[in-house]
Amino acid sequence: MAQAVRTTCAYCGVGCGILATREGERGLAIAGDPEHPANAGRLCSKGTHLGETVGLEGRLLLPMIGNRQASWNKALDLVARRFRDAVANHGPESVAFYVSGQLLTEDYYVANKLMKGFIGSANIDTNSRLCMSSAVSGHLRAFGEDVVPANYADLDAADLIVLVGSNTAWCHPVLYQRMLAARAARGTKIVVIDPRRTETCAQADLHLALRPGSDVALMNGLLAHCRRQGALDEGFLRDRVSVPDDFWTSLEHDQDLWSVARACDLAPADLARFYDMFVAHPRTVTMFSQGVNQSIRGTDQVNAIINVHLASGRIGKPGAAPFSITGQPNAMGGREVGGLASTLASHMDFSPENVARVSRFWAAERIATKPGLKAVDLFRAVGEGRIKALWIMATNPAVSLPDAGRVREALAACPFVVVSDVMETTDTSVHAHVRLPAAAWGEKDGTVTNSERRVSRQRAVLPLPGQVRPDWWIVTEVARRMGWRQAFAYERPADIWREHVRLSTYQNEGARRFDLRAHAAMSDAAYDAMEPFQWDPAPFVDLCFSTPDGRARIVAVAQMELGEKLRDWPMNLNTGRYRDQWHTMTRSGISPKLARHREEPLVEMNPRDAMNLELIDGDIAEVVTPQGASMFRVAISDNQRVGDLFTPIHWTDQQSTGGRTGLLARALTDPYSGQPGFKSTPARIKRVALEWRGFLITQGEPAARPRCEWSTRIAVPNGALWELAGSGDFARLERCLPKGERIEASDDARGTRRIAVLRDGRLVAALFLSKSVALPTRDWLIEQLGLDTGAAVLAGRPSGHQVDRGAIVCACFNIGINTIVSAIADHGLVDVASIGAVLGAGTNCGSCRPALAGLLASAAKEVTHA
Ligand SMILES: Nc1nc2c(c(=O)[nH]1)N[C@H]1C(S)=C(S)[C@@H](COP(=O)(O)OP(=O)(O)OC[C@H]3O[C@@H](n4cnc5c(=O)[nH]c(N)nc54)[C@H](O)[C@@H]3O)O[C@H]1N2
Ligand SMILES: Nc1nc2c(c(=O)[nH]1)N[C@H]1C(S)=C(S)[C@@H](COP(=O)(O)OP(=O)(O)OC[C@H]3O[C@@H](n4cnc5c(=O)[nH]c(N)nc54)[C@H](O)[C@@H]3O)O[C@H]1N2
Ligand code: SF4
Ligand SMILES: [Mo]
Repeated sequence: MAQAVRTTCAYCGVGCGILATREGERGLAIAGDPEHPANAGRLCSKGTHLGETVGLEGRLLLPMIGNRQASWNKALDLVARRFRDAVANHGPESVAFYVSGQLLTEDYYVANKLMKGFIGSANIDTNSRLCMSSAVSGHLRAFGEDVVPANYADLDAADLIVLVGSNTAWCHPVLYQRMLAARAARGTKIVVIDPRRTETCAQADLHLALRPGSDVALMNGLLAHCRRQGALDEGFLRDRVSVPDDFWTSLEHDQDLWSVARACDLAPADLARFYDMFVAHPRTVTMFSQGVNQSIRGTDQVNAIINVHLASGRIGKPGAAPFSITGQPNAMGGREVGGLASTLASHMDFSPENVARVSRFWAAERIATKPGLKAVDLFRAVGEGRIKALWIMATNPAVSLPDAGRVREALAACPFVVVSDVMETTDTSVHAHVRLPAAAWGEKDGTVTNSERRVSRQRAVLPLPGQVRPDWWIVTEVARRMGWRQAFAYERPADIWREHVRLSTYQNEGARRFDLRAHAAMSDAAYDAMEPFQWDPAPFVDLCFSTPDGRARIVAVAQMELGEKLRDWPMNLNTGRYRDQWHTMTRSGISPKLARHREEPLVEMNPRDAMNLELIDGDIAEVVTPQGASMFRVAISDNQRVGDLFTPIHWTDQQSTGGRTGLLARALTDPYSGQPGFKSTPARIKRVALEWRGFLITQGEPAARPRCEWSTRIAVPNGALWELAGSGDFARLERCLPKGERIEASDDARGTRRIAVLRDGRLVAALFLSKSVALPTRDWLIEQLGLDTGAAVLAGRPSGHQVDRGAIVCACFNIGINTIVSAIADHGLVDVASIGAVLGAGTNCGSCRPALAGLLASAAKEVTHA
């Protein structure tokens, strides 16, 4: 058997170590790396199923100019020439790169060096602008440097973990499991602050479903409470923190429990419980994520959290820290190289000394001297025709930027768009003049930095397919063709790494904490063998901050006005993630196992709103905002506050006619960070009346893409499942069926039609449509694909009794909600472990354990009510 290669997960910022073993041509067996400090062998559902996503289906394997294949030489020459021409004719500000926290540090470093150092513009921004730029701004204001002052080990040592705007159980599952382990071992308290009741709340001690956008009021109220209770660290405040004049007097205004509870729309007793818990447990970690960052007051929200930690001395000690958790695998690496338009390189900004220093180091003659355009402004500039050449790498802005309809128009109008991606077709790459095939996870080599500043190697396990090349190579080749051969003489990622290390140490006499001195003389062999390491294992334990006077800074922040609801837009649209999908689904969407957790894009809403709007569960509804409109399937649940809608960010033109959350979000941004307020957009929702429902299951892809009002696709083993709904005649959908022997059953009175297509007696496709009666569950039919089924398949279910297992909860063992609920009732199960013993659910990756806990809790509630 092949040797396991130690690498790092492709997905989130937890940065789990993985052992990947090659199986056959393109297969990978995946296991958690027990020696990696980030996960000690654990993986979540996404990491566990990485092996299902490394096939070649949908991959871009050759450079393309328009719709024609081209040689690398031609494609690279063209890119270099168009960028050079644009700079020559319109100046360096007329070109831009839009990059990603999913690039490796080495890729990122060369892209940043090319744009800022040599093209001479800082118009390189990253999708991290949409992700944690408010945390960066908050850190800069409070600490003088963008340093995350926490380690995962703090979660083990804390007595209280406060999760603000973080659905940790779904988005950072391995850390969530770590918190639950700490809780089991030592009774750590967990508090969740989120307007939605997420699965993260299932095992929390307290959930505060605050009014969206009221986090500053909640945190300022907490700070005032700590002061009243004598819970401030007066010595630390006096010696190590700068506090603005009048801070305390202005803070006390309106900060009694009742006023704060009213501002946050919380029960005063719940708020008091949280405040008392906070005072009682000095070892507190406050972990925050997009519910805090993705707000038009994101930076203030970050500082409101940090203020509380500074004032109570909960920083620089084990188990006590404000902890901004990062989303993407290399969000942190991007911050280190300076991938944001607002930073220069290596934790240096655009001060004249830093510009001179970096320019010397790079021997760059026309280095950028001021910040460039931030993502939202950058695409606005594209739309206004100010950007003549744009290069997008490893991100899908036509889906993920706010007001994505405008972004699509801007891309369509831009004179020259280059897209480097691993996939052939994305909503963004359809606008590209040149598409460059990038090496994917499993094929590329380099480093990533996780949320606790731990640098790990991603290592290649698979050979480069077709003509794909790593991103660093592509950028380097373009830079050389633009005339900077000397400055881009890299032959391998290790060459770039060494230069990155040298820049971090260059004239750095302790001014920047980001300093990789200890890793300076790394040979190629040492780079290959690099063990995960933290570049600063204990930031701020010396209580010395990166400000000129070494003091941290409390920043006065006030709760923004939360205006009255607008008449035409009475709802608030909140957006975010599902447990088993990654962003725009280009990779996680390939895995049939991951697809079943949520098969369609849902709009979740409170039963009271649904009643008022005459919507029922399973309806199709259109969510409308001033920016755009898109359809979703309605899911009614009291996990949502009245007046709030929640939609997922994952669905694109590639899978679906609906679910286009990016078209809906507004492009308002935080004034300091430029991060968009994705978590809140005024909206309304209305029912879409459709006459029929159906589904199509095919081996491979259908003969034609199903065209009807609602059609959404997910991957199934060796094929696809399309959920369909529409009005009028559904005969046109038969065009989607492949050739073969057809057997059919129709019932005109009931408006049903069922068609199976067989080849050599084996099922290759099934189309079921109905105007009235319920459709059979899809699972059995999916399992029949490729089998010798005969006409009985038209029944849509096995003879004998049929069990509908319901939506998949456990992705590893394909166990549905109905199966679990009956097992809880039939066997009288009371804990997650006994569900595992009976069904196996939750015993592999553990990502579904919060969901199992939730099902147990609702079963227990039903028993007491009965
Ligand atoms: N499964 C999965 N995991 C992922 C990703 C993925 O695509 N899929 N992406 C990764 C990336 S890049 C990121 S950035 C992270 C994001 O990780 P998270 O930030 O945990 O995820 P989100 O679902 O975007 O949003 C978090 C929560 O913020 C809440 N929220 C909304 N408004 C407010 C508010 O006003 N106040 C408060 N306190 N909370 C609010 C939302 O209800 C939501 O539950 O996940 C990473 N992990
Ligand atoms: N409404 C709303 N919008 C949001 C958010 C939200 O919560 N709400 N969250 C925002 C956040 S936090 C984030 S991080 C963004 C994420 O949004 P995006 O970055 O747009 O999403 P991805 O699907 O991760 O896009 C990555 C692209 O890179 C490609 N790719 C993968 N690996 C490689 C590689 O090695 N090289 C190259 N060249 N390409 C590669 C993938 O195929 C894919 O097309 O979305 C943001 N948008
Ligand atoms: S928590 Fe899951 S997605 Fe995140 S790095 Fe670990 S295995 Fe990958
Ligand atoms: Mo993100």
